[in-house]
Formats: sequence, structure tokens, C-alpha cells
Amino acid sequence: MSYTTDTQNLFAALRAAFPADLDQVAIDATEPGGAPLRYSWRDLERASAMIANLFAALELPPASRIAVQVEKSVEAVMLYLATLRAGHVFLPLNTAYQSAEIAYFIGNAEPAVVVCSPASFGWVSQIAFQAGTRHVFTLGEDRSGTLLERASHCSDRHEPVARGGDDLAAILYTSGTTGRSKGAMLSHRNLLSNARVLKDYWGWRPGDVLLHALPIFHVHGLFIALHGALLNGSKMLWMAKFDPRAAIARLPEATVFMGVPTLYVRMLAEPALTREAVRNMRLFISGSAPLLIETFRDWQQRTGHTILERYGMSETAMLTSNPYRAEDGERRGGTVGFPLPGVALRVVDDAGQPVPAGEVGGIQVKGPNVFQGYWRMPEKTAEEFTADGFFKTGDVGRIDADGYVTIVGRSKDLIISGGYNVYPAEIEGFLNEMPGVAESAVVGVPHPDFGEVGVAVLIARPGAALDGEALLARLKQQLANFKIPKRAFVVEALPRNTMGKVQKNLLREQYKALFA
Ligand code: MLC
Ligand code: AMP
Repeated sequence: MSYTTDTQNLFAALRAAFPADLDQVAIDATEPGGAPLRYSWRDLERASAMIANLFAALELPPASRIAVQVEKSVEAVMLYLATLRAGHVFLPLNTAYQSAEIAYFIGNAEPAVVVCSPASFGWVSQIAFQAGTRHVFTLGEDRSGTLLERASHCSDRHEPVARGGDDLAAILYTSGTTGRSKGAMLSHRNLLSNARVLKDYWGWRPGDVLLHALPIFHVHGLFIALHGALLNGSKMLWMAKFDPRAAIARLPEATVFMGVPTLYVRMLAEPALTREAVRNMRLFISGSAPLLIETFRDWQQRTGHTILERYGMSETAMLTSNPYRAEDGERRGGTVGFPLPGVALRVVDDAGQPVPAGEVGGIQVKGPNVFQGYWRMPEKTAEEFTADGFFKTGDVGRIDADGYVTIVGRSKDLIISGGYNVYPAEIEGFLNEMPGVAESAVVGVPHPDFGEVGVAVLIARPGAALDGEALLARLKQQLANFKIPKRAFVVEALPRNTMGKVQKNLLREQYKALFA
């Protein structure tokens, strides 16, 4: 958390990397079997200028939050770029979030503008207006909605607003191990420094083409993939939704792919994944969740490519990466590679003292990519940083003698399912409120597709008869679908230690073969 004052707007840096010929294709969003849908660099430049001018016409205060819950589209990218260029703060929201979740984010962030899909305008606008938001626009996946209508009347010339490196570019909400979600505040410098390091470390070069198949409301798809291509002036092949067959069909036109492990598992299940299909590929990158060594090896065997695994977080963007260049070392399966240039990473014991190489402990990090703190939670922010400025990741791992970092677990009670984070405490809170439920415990168990999924273990109140599946159906009306445990069991008692704490490790052990 340093406070120097350069004037580095992330948009301006990305814009400077656009090719000289703005009429080249920047994003090819043609759907399989659909009419061609291509956007030039000029389209990105003009549309982001028009939306930025719309924000100017609304006379928003500087650094207003722009909260966005829309389906993935190129226009949503334009909205993101417009927000940066106008000096406001982008707040992306997973499309799976339901009304209680959205109400919390809007109430907490107090956005000046909310953009939602046309279909959810009714309930989202009600929440937003109640929370004091002045402007609610809609943006459909098919270029429909009031945002583009209003922006179409604005000028397509716009000078990016000067920003200091520490000014906020985005707030990403991450759930908490206790209580409510926290908004991780990322500055222009946090994001730009990370993008520049990755451009070099992953060897981005002229002619690269990125197959973009991830959602754009989290770090991986929004920052790592998007900034990577934009900062290299590289074309993107755009998939609104990941489909393994369609992705494989587009691989021959691509050179770079980024995915969570589930995407690799699903592509491996397709016979069309062959060496021929990946003949033009330069690099496959995996992250957001542990990549199983079997997936790493199967991919190597089937395609001849060694997946490069890296590790990051919403609070920090990317922290470590396996090497790209052979001279920097091998890509070692089961590890997340080396700390990126500029990132200090240490492994500490419970007392906060660094442990010797090879020993397991808590992972702490420091670097220009590490966030500015949690939105309006100074105490929480202070708790998560050490006195010497390291951020406590909540991940548990070790550094081998030759410098490779391995993640072995988490000290935070967190399930990572298909690359999405699910916090048991949040799910348990909702389950415990349901009629007839005395208490609950949610644990993560191995799953062949999602890597890990939640299982709910429930205790009934005296005299109540619980139907686990009915409770899950009810939960689905309250929470994002990926957070819903895949199974529920009603039991007599939860295992506890002598302190009375639920022994989740025993529950994980008991249910570990459920989806084997
Ligand atoms: C969907 N479902 C999930 C799920 N995704 N359940 C658990 N975990 C998930 N990730 C639910 C659906 O709601 C549905 O339930 C059922 O599972 C089957 O859905 P599906 O059709 O198979 O899912 P699909 O739409 O294909 O989505 C799967 C997916 C998606 C893997 C493509 O989850 C995805 O895009 N994941 C990527 C997440 C990501 O980008 N993470 C990066 C975070 S950044 P029902 O009951 O409705 O039928 C980060 C930092 C870093 O972590 O280091 O990068
Ligand atoms: P998020 O809060 O959604 O950004 O998720 C960040 C968390 O994802 C990290 O703290 C890790 O626990 C996990 N994570 C990210 N990349 C990897 C990886 N390659 N291997 C294991 N865990 C990972």
C-alpha cells in the first residue's frame, strides 16, 4: 500500500498497445454455425469512448462505482474499458447471483450506476433505486438495452481521465470465511503491473491469438486473459459460454488458451482433442483451482503440450507461475511454479516466522500487484496484512529447495468448485435459518468434473423431519447456483472435538467417495 502519484490510467496503457491499423479484427465473436460477428480495434476505441461520454453526461462523481451484472459479451468489455477510461471503478458481478446477494453488493458498494441484463431490470432496479443508485441501464447479450441506446447519442471521441497508480480501477467481491463478502480494491497500478509482468513472463508475441472461453466477472477471464490479449494487441476468439466441442473446433485458429481445470477435464473427454487440433497452439495455461496431476499428464500425452499452471487471487491477481521458457526451468505438474518477478512470497509458521525450504506453512505475499485493502473494512484489511506489509493469502503451501511453490491446502474454510469459490460459512448461515434445521456443516469433497463440490450435513430440530433435497431446492432460490451443495444428508450428530468445534476433516473423509 504505497502512495506515489504517477498518472497511469490502465485503459490508456491498453489503448497504447492497440495495433496501428485499427481496422484489424480485435475480437471474433462468431458463434458456431452463426453469422460472422467481428469487432475491430476501432470498434473498441469508439464504443468505449461513447460509453465514457455517457458517464460524463451523467455528471458522476469521480471514482464512482459502476456495478455490472450482465451476460458475457463484447459490449460488456466495452463497458469495462469505458469505466477505466472515464476514471470510474468497475464492479463485476457473477450472473448467477440472486437478489439477496445483489442487494448486499449494491448496498455495500453504493454504485452510482448499475448495469444489468434486460430480463432482470425489474428486480435489480428495485434493489438499486432503494439503495440510492441514480442510474440503472440494461445490456443484453445481443447488443440490446438502454446502455447502448443512450451511448449511441454520445461523441465517439474521449480523452482518458488521468489516474494515479493507486487510484481504484475495480472492486472484486470475494466471500468471507466469516460473515459477509468483502470488496477487494484493485488499483490501476495493481492491474497494469501484473499485466506487464505476465506479458513478458508468458512470452506474448506478435501474431498470438487468444481463445477466450472464461466468464468476465472474475480475475481470470476479466484481467488475466483480457489484459493479456489487449496489452499485446492480440486478436481474441470469443466464446460467450464455454463448450468443449466448440472450443476444440476453434483451437486451430488460436495460439493461447486459459482455463480453470474443469475446462481441461471437459475437453479431454472429447475425442476431437488431438495433436492436429492443437497444431498452432503455443501455450495452455491453467489456474484458479488445483490442476490434478492426472489432468496435467493426460493433457501432455494427448496433445503433446505441457500445461503451464499458475496461482493467483482476487486480492492479488497473479502471484506465481510455472516457467514459459525452457531455460527458466521445467513446468512441473502439481506445483504453481515460481513467484513472478516483483512478487515476494514467503511461507510462515503459526507464529509468522518463515519456515525452512520444503516445510509447509501459510503463504504470505507482497508486491505491486497486491490490492489496496477491502472496501470500507479497514479493520478486516489490517487483520489480513502483517506489520511488514505482507498479505496473508489463507493458502497453505511450501517452497521447494529449487524454488517451486506447491499449494497443499487452505487455512480458510473454502471450497473451490469449477474455479468458483464457495464459502461454507455463507451456505451454513442460510441453511441454519431454514425451518426445522438445528445446525449444518458444509464440506468440500472431490468431484471428477468440478474438482471439488459442496456437501451439506444437517441436524434436525427435535421433532422436525428434514428433507435435505427440498432444502437444497429452497436454497437455490436464495443463492447463486454454483454455491448449492450437490447433496444433503440428515444425520443425528456432527463430529466435534473437545472444544466443541465441528471436525470438518472427519466429514470430508466420510463423504470423500461420494462422486468417485
Ligand atoms: C455451474 N454449476 C456449478 C459450477 N458451474 N456447480 C459447481 N461449481 C461450478 N463451477 C452448476 C450449474 O448451476 C448446474 O446446476 C450444474 O452445476 C451443471 O452446470 P453445467 O452446465 O455443467 O455448468 P456450466 O454452465 O457448463 O459451467 C461450468 C463451468 C463454469 C466450469 C464452465 O463453472 C465456469 O465457467 N467456471 C469458471 C470459473 C472462473 O472463471 N473462475 C475464475 C475465478 S478467478 P443446476 O442445478 O442449475 O443444473 C480466481 C483467481 C485465479 O479464482 O487464480 O484465477
Ligand atoms: P479467488 O478468491 O476467487 O480469487 O480465488 C483465489 C484462490 O484460488 C486462491 O487463494 C487459491 O486458494 C485458489 N487458487 C488459484 N489458483 C490456484 C492454483 N493454481 N492451484 C491451487 N489453488 C489455486
